[in-house]
Amino acid sequence: AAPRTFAAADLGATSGRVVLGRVGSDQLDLTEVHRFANTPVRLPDGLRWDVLALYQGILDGLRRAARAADGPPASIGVDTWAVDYGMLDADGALLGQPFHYRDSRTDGMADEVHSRVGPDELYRITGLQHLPFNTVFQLAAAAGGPQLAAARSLLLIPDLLVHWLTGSIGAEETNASTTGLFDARTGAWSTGLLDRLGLDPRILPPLRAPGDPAGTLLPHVAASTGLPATTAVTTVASHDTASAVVAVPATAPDFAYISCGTWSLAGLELDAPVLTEASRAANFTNERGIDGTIRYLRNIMGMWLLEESRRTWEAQGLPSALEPLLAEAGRAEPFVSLIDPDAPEFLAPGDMPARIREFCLRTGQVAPSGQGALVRCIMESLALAHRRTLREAAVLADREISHIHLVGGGSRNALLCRLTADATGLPVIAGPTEATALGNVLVQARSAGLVGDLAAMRRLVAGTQELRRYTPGGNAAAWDAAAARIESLAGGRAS
Ligand code: LRH
Repeated sequence: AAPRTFAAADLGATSGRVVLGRVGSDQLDLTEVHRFANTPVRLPDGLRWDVLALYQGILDGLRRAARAADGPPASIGVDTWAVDYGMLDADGALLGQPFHYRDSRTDGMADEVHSRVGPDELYRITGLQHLPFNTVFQLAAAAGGPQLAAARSLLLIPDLLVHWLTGSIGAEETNASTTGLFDARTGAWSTGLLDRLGLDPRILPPLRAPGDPAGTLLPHVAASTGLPATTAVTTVASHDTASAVVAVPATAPDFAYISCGTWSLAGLELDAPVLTEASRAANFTNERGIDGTIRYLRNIMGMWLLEESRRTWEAQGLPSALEPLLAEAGRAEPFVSLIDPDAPEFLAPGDMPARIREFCLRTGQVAPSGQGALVRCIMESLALAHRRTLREAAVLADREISHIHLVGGGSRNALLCRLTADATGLPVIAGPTEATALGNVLVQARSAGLVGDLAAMRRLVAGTQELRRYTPGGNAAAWDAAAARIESLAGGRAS
């Protein structure tokens, strides 16, 4: 078949973009046509996403896509981060700006939910790792309030954006699986759970799967973008991490992946969820992937630690450019200070360098003495968290791992890739950087009949995208010692 073009609207925690993907039998090229900032806004009642600005950014991107040299896209797909949502009232109006998952209104809400459904039972149903911001805990914070009472539908962010583009209402299943309201075994909303939590099951839209049609553009969207009103919007793996995992360039079965951006999502692709008590205790998640696969992984506080540090330094008038900081970190003395990247105090926006120094002092270590040392501390600690997570995943899922695919923006960070190979003792294949947008485009291309199954999509990525290989260095003993040290840090977790 002749190559065709698809548009991916791909929104991350700090920026969004519209990307055109050209797909043919041995072709997969991306062109970014528009990039825009994603700047959360703090209102008196909490931290919000500026979802109208994000939607506007998508429209601006589609306007450029309409004038692309290869002709307008055959279809459009939307992916974003997980768990967050907007609610519509009976008139279809948006009820308030969606909350940011880093907002503190979920503090204490897990206890509220657990008093109705215990954490062990919740895990056996949803298979979801405990993160304070899971949708179920956000809804506990909204319970009893006027907006939830007025809500007729709850739409996860990509579903909301697709609704504004097309008028259609649906819940895409890879993202639905991150809510804590979804049954990991059956792949359906857990209505029993909703009942027990006092939530009206009717606010959850019917599920749709990646590849399903989501509609065509509303007339005013077509008019304002210059795209034909017949342009299809296709359901993609709308959870960005699920799209990224689609585009992991794996050609052998025994791989692990790390989707590394604001978060590091490290884990395995499985056929069935692991819902054991050991898995719950280790806080692994069973999110849905494409074609009924399970993304068995753990969230690790990823480049957020570095990004938030850079933001702090910039505000303080200190150097904040990425490359020089990484170069300095590369030269810094190894294994001076280590942190648990997942300590709860690192979740909220704020002065990350100060929090990292406090963590080190509290745990009886020296605080990193300068910017290079602090970045070194972050990178080594992330590499150790990658190691710990993948080793635990292999045991809990009873699988061998022979190599790691590290995809996403973090794959550009050579220091992190090298440290991850060293820490894990496994080869790291880095790239593609644009895994999420590629996964978005590929699912659309598959629906259009241009590419075959998941294995074929991955072969196409492996054959067309630039990948770099990092072989573990010969310093295993030093990493073993560092791993033992971080495990043993007393008081490492703020209680
Ligand atoms: C990464 C991500 C991750 C979720 C988090 C909220 O962008 O989607 O998979 O846990 O954001």
